[in-house]
Amino acid sequence: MRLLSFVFALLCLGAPVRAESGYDLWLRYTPVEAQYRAQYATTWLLAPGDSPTLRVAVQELNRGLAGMLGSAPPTENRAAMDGTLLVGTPASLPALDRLNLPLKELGAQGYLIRNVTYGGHKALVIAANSDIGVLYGVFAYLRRVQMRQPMTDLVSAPKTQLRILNHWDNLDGTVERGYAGQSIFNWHVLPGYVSPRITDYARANASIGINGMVPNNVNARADSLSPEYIEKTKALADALRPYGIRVYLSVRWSAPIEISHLKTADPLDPAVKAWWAAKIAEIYKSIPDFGGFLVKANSEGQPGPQDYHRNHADGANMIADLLRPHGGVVMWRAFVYANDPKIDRANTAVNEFAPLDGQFRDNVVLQIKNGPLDFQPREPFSPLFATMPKTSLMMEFQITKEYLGQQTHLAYLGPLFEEVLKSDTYEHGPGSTVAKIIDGSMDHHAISGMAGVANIGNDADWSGSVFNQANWYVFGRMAWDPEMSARAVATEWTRQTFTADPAFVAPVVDMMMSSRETVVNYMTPLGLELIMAHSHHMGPGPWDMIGPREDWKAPYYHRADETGIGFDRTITGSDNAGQYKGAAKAAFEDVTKTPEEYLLYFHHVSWDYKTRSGRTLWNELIARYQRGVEDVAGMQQVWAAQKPYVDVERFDKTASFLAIQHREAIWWRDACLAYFAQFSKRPFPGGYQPKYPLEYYEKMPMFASPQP
Ligand code: GCW
Repeated sequence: MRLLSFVFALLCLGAPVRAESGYDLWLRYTPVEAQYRAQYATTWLLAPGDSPTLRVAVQELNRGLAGMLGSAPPTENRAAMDGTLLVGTPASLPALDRLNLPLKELGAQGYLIRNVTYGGHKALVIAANSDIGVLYGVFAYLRRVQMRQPMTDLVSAPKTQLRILNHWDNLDGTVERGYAGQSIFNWHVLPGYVSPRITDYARANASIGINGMVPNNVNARADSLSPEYIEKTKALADALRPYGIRVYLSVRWSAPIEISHLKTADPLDPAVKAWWAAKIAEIYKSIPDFGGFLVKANSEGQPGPQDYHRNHADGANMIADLLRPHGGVVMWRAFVYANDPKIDRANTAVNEFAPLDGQFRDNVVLQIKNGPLDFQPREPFSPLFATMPKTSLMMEFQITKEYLGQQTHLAYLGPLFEEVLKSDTYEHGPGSTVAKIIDGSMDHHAISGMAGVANIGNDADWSGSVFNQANWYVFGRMAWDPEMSARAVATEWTRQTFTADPAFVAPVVDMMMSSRETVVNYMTPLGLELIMAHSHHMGPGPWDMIGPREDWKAPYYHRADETGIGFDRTITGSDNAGQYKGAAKAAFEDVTKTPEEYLLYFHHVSWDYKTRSGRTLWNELIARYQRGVEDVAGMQQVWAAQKPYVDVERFDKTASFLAIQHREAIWWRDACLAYFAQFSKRPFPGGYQPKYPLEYYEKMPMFASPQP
């Protein structure tokens, strides 16, 4: 025992030496330093109950406390004494009854942590109304120990119902828009073998409150609904269930044709309806708590009800009616754009969905991307959020950084999520924030929720880089509470993922907080959109003209010509501003009131347009691109100073990635400015010149960047 304590003391002394692959994410449970230990003194653990969820809650507590305090507290029955930790629900731990706890406030999934007197002694309670609430409470407790924070009283309940990861994982193991290796779902070996990684995935998700997942790509194959795949999915569901995570499936609308050779997939056809009824019954027989379906229909070539002259509500309602008796929901995606060059792509979702408001069943929820276009580094919020009060609406964020530098660039998405959630839609006057719409409180929606397109893969560190893990983390935390601050979450994550030492936390959190703006500056400043390279979206491509559709070409979005640059979405243009409400509409309509970060999104302005800095538009564009590059150099400096606090593995990988980011920020700046200069026909100020001629950038091979 003494030897153990000695080893433990040594571990505490030697700060960041242990090599870390990043596999442990934010659940590292490293030894608590001496100065913080007293506040977590736990003499014994009273946590009876034997449900699978309570069992994993106690396991996690033991694992966490053994790691952080050197030993797990004993659980054999003891007389009351100071430092008792009581964990459970009123059902599992009747002793809670006497403690007068405000359990009503917690709802079905919330928890509380409270300092109480138990049998005349000081004790700490982690309690909830349900087993899953207890598990969330345990993770909150461990989070605080990891952060070295005092164990003050706390009450927390999720503000949204559905907190769901969408995996765009294909059945062959590839991941659409995935930058962290192959899929973690190995369909080949399922159901015979469920990797322990799936349990670690479940732990990580439960630790941040995620309660649902869709394992297959929205560009779905019908195979996922075959009996063989239902058996595989059941094995996954069984492994995730103790952690409170329900499984949903993406479905392909034409599955009845592809699997059972029906002649049609028309939602109003009785044979089609019967097919879905049988399929749904078959799924629930294997997976009684199956969550429901996620549908991408009539979008980017996917089949859907419109193929049969039916609308989205016809399709969604048909399957919703069949799912209802089983308690399932339909998450119907609103990501659609018309194949008509005369219609602004940004207008399409409102055009197609707003007329259907009030027609969807109450177990249908529309899943709306945060912006009207497509997960850009910055877009205004989707006007659809303000347009469908009678329909449940949920958010779809992209955690994987398809358009924000993919694996390597450091971009913490907390500020992006926060900016969208705080945006005022003016749906019912000022204060109608997107957060209040998707948490259901504004319009009393039956279903509330947030989906995040996962950035998870088989890489050792799960997300391709250590800092990408923060985006998974912040998604979960903001799904739980859409009003949480991005900075608070970054601070939590940093303290758990690296160290609670303020000398490290302060500069690293600052760096994270400005990182997304930095990416905006060197990629798409001032409201530019979709000027990424064709199809893979890595690197610049403002010249991209490949493809059969106008709205797949970059010039459609930036509209640079000799008179100026930007997309006129005001009343004189596509009238997209007209889809907004109140002060948002007024601001977007008027170039002098539009926030400058959306300038070129809503307006086509001349190269000499005077921006708020006093510079001309052309010079401001250059200044922003420059600033983006300089700020990456600043991030490199901040990180270099953190070497003493971080293990070699994670330090070096991050440093190398920042060097790649710097090189590619220069590429973005030079390629875009070389391209736009041919329209602006204005000189570069201050002796700046892109290093290479435009043709060099245009011919860049895939996955290469300019030689420095
Ligand atoms: O952003 C685009 C992506 C596609 C994706 C699509 C969607 C799954 O480039 O890869 O397809 O959005 O959200 O459906």
